[in-house]
Amino acid sequence: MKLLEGRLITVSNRLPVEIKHRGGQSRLSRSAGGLATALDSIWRFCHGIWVGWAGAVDSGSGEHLLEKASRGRTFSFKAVPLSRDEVSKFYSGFANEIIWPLFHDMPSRCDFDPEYWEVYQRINRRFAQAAGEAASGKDLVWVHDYHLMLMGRYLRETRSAARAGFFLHIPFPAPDIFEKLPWRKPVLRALLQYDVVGFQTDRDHCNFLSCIERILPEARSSRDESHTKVVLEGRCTRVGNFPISIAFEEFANHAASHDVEAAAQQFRHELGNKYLVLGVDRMDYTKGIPERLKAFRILLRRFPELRHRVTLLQVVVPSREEIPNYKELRREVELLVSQINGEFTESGWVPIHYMHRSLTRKQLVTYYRAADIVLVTSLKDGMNLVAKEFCAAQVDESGVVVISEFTGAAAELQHGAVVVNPNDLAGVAEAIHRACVMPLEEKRSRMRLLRDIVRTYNVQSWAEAFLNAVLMAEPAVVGAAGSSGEDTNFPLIASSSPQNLKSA
Ligand code: ADQ
Repeated sequence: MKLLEGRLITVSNRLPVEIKHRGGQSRLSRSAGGLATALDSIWRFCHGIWVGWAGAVDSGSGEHLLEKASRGRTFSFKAVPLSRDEVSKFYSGFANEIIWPLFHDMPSRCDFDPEYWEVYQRINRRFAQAAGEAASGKDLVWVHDYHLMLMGRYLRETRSAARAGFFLHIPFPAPDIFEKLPWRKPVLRALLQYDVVGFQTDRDHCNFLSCIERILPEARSSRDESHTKVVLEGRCTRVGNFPISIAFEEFANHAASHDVEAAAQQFRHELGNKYLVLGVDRMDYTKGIPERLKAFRILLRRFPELRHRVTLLQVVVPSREEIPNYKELRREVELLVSQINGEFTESGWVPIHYMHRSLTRKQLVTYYRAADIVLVTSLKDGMNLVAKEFCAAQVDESGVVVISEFTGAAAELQHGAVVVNPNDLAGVAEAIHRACVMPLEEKRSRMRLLRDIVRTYNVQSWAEAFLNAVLMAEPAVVGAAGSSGEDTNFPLIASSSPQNLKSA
């Protein structure tokens, strides 16, 4: 990857490290999160600052811990302080009780509390000030995700000359859903203050453009195959899709290691001669966990010959437990697991093994390696990295991916995976059955195709494509809206992404 001339200023709601206060003492731990892993490979090629919340509330202390944590790294940490009330209204409130459900097409779960909006604006301004103070004109600011959609606007107000790009990790909804947001105009206008706005898939990209067309008709846009230029009041924003991925080689090498192979064999031995179906998710209502369990129940009812021969290992990492919806979901999932196990368990066979905890990387890769089938049945998902991690870990190429058509990953993986509608419970049961009885040769040819895609379009190519896009964007100073200057040859990944190759 080309070295950046300036520094990379990464901004995300949370830092990849977390300060914890206990018994008058502060200590630092790594905070879980795919973004840190995703960016690891990028920090090897550049230096800079990571701006975000460090986890502890009302915390001015901990600076020395962050300084210590940045030793030996190519980047330092800059913490943005948040009070308990701000965390509750900005993070749990606006981000996770409005934007998260709305952008996942579940408006009935939204709580459009106007106070959340007030705090969301205030915190976005605070993040922008922190990034603006840190960034010089040569630097590149990369803002991540729905917590920080307004930052582009506030960053301009700090008069920072740095180029700024925004990447949305979750889906962007269609206009009928998005326009339910009482603050739809300021959100869209703020997004158009970034130089580049990136989405996971073409579907999100198109939805965004349709929303602009409907809600900001004064904006002018021109689209070619790979990107769109949107001009509003003289400012030009490039919009594209950049499907996020994983560090393929790292996962594959880890899965091929002696340690993991031995652990996977041991686990398979303990399980006996059974098909192992795996689910790995954050505890979130968008991931379709109850629906998956119900589909598994249908499988056991409709295909009694599979009883004793198939086991579902469902691993769920605790998530957002302070939000009431999430507590209810946990109860629903655990009730279903116990009902299904109560209905079918027999001597020597428990149909569902359920774990509610975070796994180490080695445990995770061991389960990926040991499993015959991964079940990804999200009701809606920006991408879904579990599907890609499973492919990378399938070094013997015999696993099958059953994936919801409503994940971003399905756009790339559809030709090798078995694609399902997660609301069609009987259809999901049929798909699991099909994956169980699929001839080995077919499994192998599908998995080879999937692994080629994930190997080629890995996390490094994702980050490079996004950063190149921001580097090449000319913070446009144009005259009249709509006359955005001549078309530059803008190398967004979309022109070479697997989605586009397929449609080519
Ligand atoms: P998430 O909704 O968190 O991310 P996902 O892409 O599936 O969803 O990533 C989850 C990550 O957590 C994976 O890397 C997985 O290995 C890990 N994980 C899950 N359960 C675990 C457990 N029990 N123990 C340890 N690790 C576990 C958001 C969007 C997604 C998008 C990503 C990245 O919602 O759609 O793919 O960002 O952009």
